[in-house]
Amino acid sequence: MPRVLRAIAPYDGWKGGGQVSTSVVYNPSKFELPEDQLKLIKWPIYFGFTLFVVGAIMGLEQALDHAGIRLIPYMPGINSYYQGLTLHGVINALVLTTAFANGFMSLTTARGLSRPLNKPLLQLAWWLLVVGVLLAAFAMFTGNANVLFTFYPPLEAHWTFYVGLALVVISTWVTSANQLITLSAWRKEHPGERIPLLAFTSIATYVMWDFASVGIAIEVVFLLIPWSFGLLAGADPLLSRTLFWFTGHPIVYYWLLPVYVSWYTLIPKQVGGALFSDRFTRVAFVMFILLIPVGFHHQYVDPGITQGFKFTSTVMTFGIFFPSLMTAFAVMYALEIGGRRAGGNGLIGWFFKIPWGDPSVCAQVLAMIVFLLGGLSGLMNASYDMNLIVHNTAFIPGHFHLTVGTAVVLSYMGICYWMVPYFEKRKLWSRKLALVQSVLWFVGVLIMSRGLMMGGLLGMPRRTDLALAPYAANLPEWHIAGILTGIGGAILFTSAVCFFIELGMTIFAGEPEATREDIPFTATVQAPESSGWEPNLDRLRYWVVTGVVLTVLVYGPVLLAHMPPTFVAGLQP
Ligand code: HAS
Ligand code: CU
Repeated sequence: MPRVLRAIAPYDGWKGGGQVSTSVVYNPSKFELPEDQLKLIKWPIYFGFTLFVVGAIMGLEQALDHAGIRLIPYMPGINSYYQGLTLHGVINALVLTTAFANGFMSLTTARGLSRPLNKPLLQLAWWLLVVGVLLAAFAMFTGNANVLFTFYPPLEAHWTFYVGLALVVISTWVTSANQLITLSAWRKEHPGERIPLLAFTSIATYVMWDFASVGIAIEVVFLLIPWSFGLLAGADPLLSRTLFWFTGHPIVYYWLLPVYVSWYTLIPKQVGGALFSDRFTRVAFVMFILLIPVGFHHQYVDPGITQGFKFTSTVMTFGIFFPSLMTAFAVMYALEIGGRRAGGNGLIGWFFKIPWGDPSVCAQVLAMIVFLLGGLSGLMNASYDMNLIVHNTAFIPGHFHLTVGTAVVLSYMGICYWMVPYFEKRKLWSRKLALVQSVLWFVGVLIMSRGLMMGGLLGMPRRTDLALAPYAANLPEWHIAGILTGIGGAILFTSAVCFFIELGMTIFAGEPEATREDIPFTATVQAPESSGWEPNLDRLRYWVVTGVVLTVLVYGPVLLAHMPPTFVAGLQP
């Protein structure tokens, strides 16, 4: 082998065997949650995917609209493009993600600590989610909340929309409280022990979110709800946008981190590999808690925020890029160990030896590959000058269908391919259909995002009913972009249909199994240390306090300079 290749492939031939030491769960031999708790974990996940049927239909409508085909007139109950887009964004980005995370992170916390959760809190989180979603859905379906998923004032929605979303956020806090109460009980019985990694990563995800969600909570409770009840004279658009984006950037990590939990702690086992380092993983999760205040990168063009703070946000956004780069390294290494153990050799031979025939692996590794592109486009968005070109263009949906739309959602689907059989004690209905579904999603999103990004660079706006825009016809260079978007979107929709069939058939017609196979958790090569600096990684409250200090430094001056709020009258779209 040439010298340079030898240098970058030092582990050629190393199978990672022998040294794998510590499991990521407290009791690796056996633990199963009681059936009544498992039900309260699976319902939110099924509920999220049921609503996703509507979200996916609205997605098809959006994508075809870019190609000049309008489905709105054929959709009963949907009166405008904005109503469809609101349903699409709220259901897919806010409801499916929350519902999935509440269920999945409860399961992984319980398995990590190998003890049951608090049942009344599980019930409370479930009912808050259901009531909240029904209220918001009422507002959206009746056309009283055509405000898109960012609900920027002065666009105004019916109070049921804001109250509904508030209840959904409270359900996430209840889920977090449940995790923390369970952790505290575990710690009492195991003083001085390190938190098992599966539980640590799951709890850190929600602790990050508890802190990040404060912005949107203040916006909704103190500004939007009183305004929608007529108690406030108007809304303050800049203050609302600033509070919204304080949460709106880290919310993307609230969507992503449950997937990172799977990529770090489950996928290595599923590919027959191992996670390299426990400490490295914890550092990555802690970084997400520290670097919360970067939301200004969504407001580069907003007036009222000085260049200095926008620049600070740019620098910190490049900082928050690092834990994802770390993840790319760690996960790729876990895949490599698995591929080499399976006989793969050379620089990339291992990649073809990972178990591609396992739909759960196939979906998630394809999601990772797409995320490489999603992450790159994020860096483009974050770069001030480039942002001025792509902001509010179709490039942005191009970016986020690669990230939340695929890295996250295709991974959720991959996780379902072991988790639904686990819940139901049934075999996956059809491996083949699940594999076809994953590949279709991968191909579909690459085509669709290519179209959106190309259009965006040519000035095609986002959030616009392009099929009705008279100027679009005079811009032939947009045509190919719109057609790619439409074709990609139609492939994604076909993939979603395959997923719904797979899910439904597995639940109702999958071959029953006598026992429940445990969830696929990995072991780590470098175990956690119980002395030295490392145990400090588990002291989440220190990291939260440091994050809060940083937040006050970045957001404090901007919010103070803006006071008192300036209220303007609302617009009902
Ligand atoms: Fe973003 C806008 C910057 C990540 C979602 N983003 C959005 C919006 C959404 C969204 C929904 O700075 C639109 C909001 C709206 O409606 O206006 N984003 C970033 C940056 C990152 C990033 C720097 N975004 C995400 C994630 C999302 C998401 C994650 C959802 C889950 N984004 C922006 C900016 C804007 C923005 C600006 C505003 C634009 C504007 O003007 O409006 C980074 O966190 C990305 C880091 C990611 C990586 C990739 C790591 C790769 C991994 C996979 C490894 C692969 C393996 C496979 C192992 C560094 C971990 C191996 C295979 C082989 C090939 C061998
Ligand atoms: Cu962001």
